[in-house]
Amino acid sequence: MTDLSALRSDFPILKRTFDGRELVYLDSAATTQKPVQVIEAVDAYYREKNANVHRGTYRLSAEATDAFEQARAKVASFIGSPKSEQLVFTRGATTALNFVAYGWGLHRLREGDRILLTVMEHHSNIVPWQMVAKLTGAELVYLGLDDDYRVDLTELDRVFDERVKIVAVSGMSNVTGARGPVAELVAAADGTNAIVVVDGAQLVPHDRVDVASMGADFLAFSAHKMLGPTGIGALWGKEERLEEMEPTEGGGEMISDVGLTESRWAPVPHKFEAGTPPIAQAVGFGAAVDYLDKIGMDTVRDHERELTAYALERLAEIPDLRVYGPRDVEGRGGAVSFELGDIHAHDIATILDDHGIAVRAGHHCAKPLMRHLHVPATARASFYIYNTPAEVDRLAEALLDARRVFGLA
Ligand code: 7TS
Repeated sequence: MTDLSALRSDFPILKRTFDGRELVYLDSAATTQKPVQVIEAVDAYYREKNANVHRGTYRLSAEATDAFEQARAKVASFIGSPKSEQLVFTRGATTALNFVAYGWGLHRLREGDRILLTVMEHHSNIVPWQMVAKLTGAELVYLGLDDDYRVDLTELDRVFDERVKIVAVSGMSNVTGARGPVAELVAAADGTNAIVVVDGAQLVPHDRVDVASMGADFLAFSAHKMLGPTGIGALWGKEERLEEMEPTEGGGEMISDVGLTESRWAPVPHKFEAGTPPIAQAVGFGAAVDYLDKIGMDTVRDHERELTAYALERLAEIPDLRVYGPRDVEGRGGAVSFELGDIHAHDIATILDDHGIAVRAGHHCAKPLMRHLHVPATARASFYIYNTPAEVDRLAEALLDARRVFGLA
């Protein structure tokens, strides 16, 4: 198995114990832990470079601006963006998707137009579209799932017609781990008037992404799910789409001129970055992609594929346990949702916590998916570079304990 255990020492929090047991952190789909390299980059920025960006004429402000723009260049290059200006810093994936919905969708959708989604989307790739559909009279249509929890494309021909103006799809589900059919939907949209928006919140941290070959119009993701700080994420867009898109927040930094009744916008990406941006967070985001680049995203992916395969194997040994997600680790990420007998997911998470194991329980901000699967909630273990097979073993042992506690064994 790809051994990344040496890098665990970069993550101070992994040394924490609960009731004498070493923390097993299996909630990286919610947010990842941070290596010292990221923590120190943020710390050093505040100690040595802190000033507002794009404003001051003094050298310290120029240094802060350089650090901020260098971070943009690093993140842009991490996803293969031809230009760093195509990378807009946002508060996270949620804000990025709202920018597209309100900045692009609201101005272009008309009554009768369609927004095509899949039932496995996170709320942040559903709710903004619902809000904009309500304002424009557009209609939402959904692709369902097949028996292996993958998006079912057999209905695509029926739902994809000239009314579809926006296709919004997750690159990877935060619940089932299934990859979204990005390539297939980009191909379907090719030559039509539809744009493709990819929610990359789970995809970008876990696999190599190259926007140039992906072919989508927009890609949204969050730093905190890929070793970076909270409060920052990114929206990448094709140049012409970003030019077409209107800013949804007005204020300082995003203008080239302001009159009493009208203003003109600054060039892309600044027209979308109103107000003082999250500067230290951007620096931390840059350090996070440096860290991932050093490991190599192919290694990140290999490690996760192997660990997920091992987890699926160990979980299959546990009686009464049902996994909600693809069986084949090709085409799936490291989020593993499951139910154990009729034990409520929150009770499972509580027992796992007694063992020092952190997993998430609930609807995972994907209520339409939960209804589609006919489950009220699942427990979810999700893996990242610092997790080990020994931690999967501890999860399996704790789940056997849960069976005993609830009288299943
Ligand atoms: N899209 C997907 C697929 C996600 O998993 C999440 C967050 C988001 C969008 C929103 O990202 P944010 O950084 O803007 O909040 N997912 C989860 C999760 O699975 N548990 O907590 C947050």
